[in-house]
Amino acid sequence: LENIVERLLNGDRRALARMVTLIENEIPAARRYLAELHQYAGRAHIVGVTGAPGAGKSTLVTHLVREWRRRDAKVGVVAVDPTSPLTGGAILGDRIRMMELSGDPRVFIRSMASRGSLGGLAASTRDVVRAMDAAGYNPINIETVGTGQDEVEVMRTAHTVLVVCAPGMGDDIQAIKAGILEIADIFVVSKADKPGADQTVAELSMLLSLDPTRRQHDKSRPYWKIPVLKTSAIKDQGITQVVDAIQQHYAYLVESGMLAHRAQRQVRSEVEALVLHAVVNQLKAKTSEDDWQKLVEDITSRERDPYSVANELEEKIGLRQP
Ligand SMILES: Nc1nc2c(ncn2[C@@H]2O[C@H](COP(=O)(O)OP(=O)(O)OP(=O)(O)O)[C@@H](O)[C@H]2O)c(=O)[nH]1
Ligand SMILES: [Mg+2]
Repeated sequence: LENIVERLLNGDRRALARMVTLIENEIPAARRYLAELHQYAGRAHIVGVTGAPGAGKSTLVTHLVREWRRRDAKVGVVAVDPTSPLTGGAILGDRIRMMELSGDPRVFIRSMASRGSLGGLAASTRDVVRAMDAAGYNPINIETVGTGQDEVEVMRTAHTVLVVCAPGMGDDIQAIKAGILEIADIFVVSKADKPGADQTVAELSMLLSLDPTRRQHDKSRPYWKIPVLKTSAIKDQGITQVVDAIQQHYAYLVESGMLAHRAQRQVRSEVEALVLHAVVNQLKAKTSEDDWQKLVEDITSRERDPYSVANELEEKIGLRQP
């Protein structure tokens, strides 16, 4: 770990890989290194790619990376693996497909597992992105399957969120209605070489036009109209348009002041989460499993109430005067 920060800043890929492992395994020293790296981060455009399992996210990311390389960028990719047996096989497939990119010294790819992350998936993803950012990768792509609270949280750490929908997946649209819609900045209808792509584009456009908050806007101020774009990986179509849209969205974020606004919001929630994490750890350290069980039983049997128990625990960790 000698000079890991310095080596990482000088573009040493092994130092970066090591740092990611430290973050994933929650090695306490990681926090100290990340603190040093913070001042060098903040330059990267963070692009989230989400969508249902099998929608074509990894294939799209692979093509986007190629296009960015043509534009001479140094690109980072974080694939967040949901540790589900359902997608286990697909992840292996991704790795093989993305492998062709990983031979390129200006592409850095890492998979992250969601298991065992005390600070939460979003926190460790943010830390990995911070390390890549400090190492000069820009843009940085994050891929997740768009289901579950954790993953929506991960997407909130991105500046620009792409939602990928394959044609003929009516369920996708349902999922989008349920939650992803509000975080989408760009829709991508993948597999446009398959039948039904135009219908999916029409359905999504319809959905967007129905959302009143997106129709009313002050024309004198910068405004982002969510595009619905079609891509085909097989025919290598639509990729440059997606990269253009991503860059236009970034320009919009800068012009409108949204980038600064989001960054501030992020910082607040990050610091709050760090403090909360520390408090929860203290609580765990000072309360044995047996103690917990006893407290839980006392509360469920109505012998005690949750408020007085909380007061007592707060005293125990010094948050409250006896
Ligand atoms: N016909 C066609 N097939 C595609 C296209 N893009 C991806 N696929 C296929 O769709 C399947 C899923 O693609 P992935 O890129 O792995 O999808 P994903 O969304 O990353 O999947 P998970 O990570 O498992 O959720 C693969 O068999 C791809 O070959 C495309 O543009 N056209
Ligand atoms: Mg994938």
